[in-house]
Amino acid sequence: MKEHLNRTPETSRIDEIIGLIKSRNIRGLTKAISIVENDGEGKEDLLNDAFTRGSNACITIGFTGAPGTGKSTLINAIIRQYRQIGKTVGVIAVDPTSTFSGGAVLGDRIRMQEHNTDPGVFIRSLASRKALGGLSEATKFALYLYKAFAFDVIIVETLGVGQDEIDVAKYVDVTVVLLVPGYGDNIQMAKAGIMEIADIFVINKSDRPGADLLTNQVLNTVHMKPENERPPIVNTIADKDEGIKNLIEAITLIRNRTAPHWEEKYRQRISEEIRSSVFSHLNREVNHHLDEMIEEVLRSSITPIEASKRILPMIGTS
Ligand SMILES: Nc1nc2c(ncn2[C@@H]2O[C@H](COP(=O)(O)OP(=O)(O)OP(=O)(O)O)[C@@H](O)[C@H]2O)c(=O)[nH]1
Ligand SMILES: [Mg+2]
Repeated sequence: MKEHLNRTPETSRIDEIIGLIKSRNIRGLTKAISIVENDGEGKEDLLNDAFTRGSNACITIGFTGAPGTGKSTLINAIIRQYRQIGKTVGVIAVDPTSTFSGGAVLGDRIRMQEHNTDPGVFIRSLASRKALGGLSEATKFALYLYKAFAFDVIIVETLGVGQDEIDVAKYVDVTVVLLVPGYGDNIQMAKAGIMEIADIFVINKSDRPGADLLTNQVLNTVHMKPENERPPIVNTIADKDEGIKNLIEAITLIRNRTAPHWEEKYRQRISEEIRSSVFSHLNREVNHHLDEMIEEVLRSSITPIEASKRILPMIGTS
C-alpha cells in the first residue's frame, strides 16, 4: 500500500515532464535528461514514451574525429546554417572526461556559446560512461528524448577514440568523419572501421599545409567503392565558415541516397538497441553476485568457470 502511495506523485511528475516535452518546453527535456542520467525513478516510463512518440522526420548526424580536429567548431558553423533556414537543432556532445552528472565541457561551451540564447538550439554534454558493448546509454537515451522533442536536426559529437565512434554510426542517419592535414594521416585513415562508417569525409583545417595531399589520399581510398556508394569528400575551414554549405549539401545527398534502405537500417538499429539493453541488464545482475563468487574462487572452493555456471541460474531471480 505504501509503495502505491509513493508511486502516485512520481507518476504525475513523469506525466508532467512528458507533457512539457510534448508542448516542446525545453524544461521538460532538461528534466528528462537529468532523470535518465541519474537512473532516477520513472526513467523507463519516460524513455518508453519518448521512443513511441519519437519523430523519425528529424535528421540525425554523427560527427566523429580525433581530438582537436575541429568537430565542435564545425558543428557550431553548421548550426548557424541550419538556423538560417529556420531548422531547430539539438546537439549531444559525448564527453569522455565529464563526470556522471554531465554538464557542458568548457571547450564546447565556449565554441558553441553564440547559440546559448537561441531557443531553437539545445546543446548538452553527456558522459561517455560505457554500456556493455554499445554506445553509452546516456547518449542512446538522449537520442530518444531529442527525437521526442522533435528537433529538425539532431547532432551527436563523439570523440574519435575507441568504440564510440563506430557505435554512434548505428544510431544516426549520416556519419561525418573529420580528418585534418598533418595529423598522422595514415594513422587516421587506417583506423579500423573508419572507412566503413564514414558516409562523408570532411577534410577540416583545409587552410593548413598538406590538405591537398590528404584529400587525394582519401579520394584514392573512396574510389575503391562503387560510385553510388562513394562517400563525398568535403573540404572545410570550420573557423572561417568555409565549405559549410557544401557539407550541408553532402548531408542531404547522403540522406536521399540512403532513404530507400531506411527500413533495413532501422531494423539493425532496433536489434542493436534490444541487444545492448539485454547486456546492460545482464551486467547489472551479474554484478549482484560477483563479490560472493570472487570470495569462493579465492577460497579455492570453485573455479571461475564453475562460478559463472552458478551465477547463470540466479539471473532474473534477484
Ligand atoms: N586552422 C584551423 N583551425 C581550426 C579549424 N577548425 C577548428 N580549428 C581550431 O582547432 C581547435 C580545436 O577545435 P575544436 O572545435 O575544439 O575541436 P574538437 O574536435 O571539437 O575537439 P575535442 O572536442 O576536444 O575533441 C580550435 O582551436 C579551433 O579554433 C580550421 O578549419 N582551421
Ligand atoms: Mg569538441
